[in-house]
Amino acid sequence: MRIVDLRSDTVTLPTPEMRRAMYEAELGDDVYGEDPTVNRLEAMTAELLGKEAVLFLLSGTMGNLVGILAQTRRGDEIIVGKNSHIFLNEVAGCAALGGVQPRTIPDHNGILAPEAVEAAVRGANVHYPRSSLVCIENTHNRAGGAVWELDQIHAVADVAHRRGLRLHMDGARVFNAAVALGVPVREVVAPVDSVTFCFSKGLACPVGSMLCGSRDYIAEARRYRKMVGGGLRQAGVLAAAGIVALERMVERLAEDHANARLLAEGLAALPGLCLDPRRVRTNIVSYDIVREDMDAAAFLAALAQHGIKAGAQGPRRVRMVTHYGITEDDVHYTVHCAEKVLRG
Ligand code: TLP
Repeated sequence: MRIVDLRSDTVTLPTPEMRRAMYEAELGDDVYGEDPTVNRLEAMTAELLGKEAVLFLLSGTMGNLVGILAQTRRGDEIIVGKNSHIFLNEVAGCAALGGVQPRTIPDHNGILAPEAVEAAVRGANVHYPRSSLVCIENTHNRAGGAVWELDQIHAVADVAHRRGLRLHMDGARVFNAAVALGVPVREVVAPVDSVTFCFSKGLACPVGSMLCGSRDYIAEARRYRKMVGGGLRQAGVLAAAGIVALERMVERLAEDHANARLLAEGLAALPGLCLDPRRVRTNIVSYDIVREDMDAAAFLAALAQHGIKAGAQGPRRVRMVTHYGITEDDVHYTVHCAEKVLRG
């Protein structure tokens, strides 16, 4: 049966060029700082993102965790969107392992309003936790891959910095944001103190994420990475794929965005689904089923009969993600099958 896997861009498989690069990678012990391939990837990334230093980690979750631990203390409070991945999907790592309390604020369409951030910053009071960090997510997963405009990032950074807080970006898909905005990624991350991004999503690597920031901050993060068991040895076998990704896989994200828009336009024309294709700017298409007689689970089960895999984000909410493994023809097939399912 034909399989179209739209569950996530994490299902992407490495390209043949990545596999070759991984096979041939020059290796050393990265805990000693001696893996030349890791060192090269970290240097390339620092240059590309315009940050002083970079750390290679196993996953986005590890990147966010280490990224938070290295700039907070136990008993601190961090300000996060209520639909953020850090709050919803990272096993409360910052609370469990860092003793850090997340304070959630509204994130309408994935964006934090500077006024809401400001209102959430604690004053000096012996009863209060210390507000130390604001976290934003770009692109925003649950908000259908929503992109922060540059001035929105600057506005939140201004508030955070004026009030003595730092700003972290969960940029798991920050290259999607840069491609959607048509600006260099360094402009997207310029206002933030720290940023995590993932190689294992649209960039199609098997494993790997990066945490970027100042030299002192990354030195501290390196200690926390070791603490959580993320000190890797011949990690160049993984980093080699990241080098190929930075060189070859960034620009092509535009294809995923075009496919997502095409998918959204096709689905929006079907009865029983509610979505606005104009809001689809990157590779995530999230929408609601608005029929009484069908929920997300039933819709997904019916699509699975045609080999189409997608995910649920709520009882009536479905998510489809385009990526390196999805062609324009897969999109047409998906819309065709969705129509069959919905029209019975
Ligand atoms: N997101 C995954 C699932 O966990 C939901 C997905 O399929 O989209 N930040 C953001 C914004 C993410 O979307 C994800 C992964 C992460 C962090 C965590 O990355 P990993 O999976 O590498 O730990």
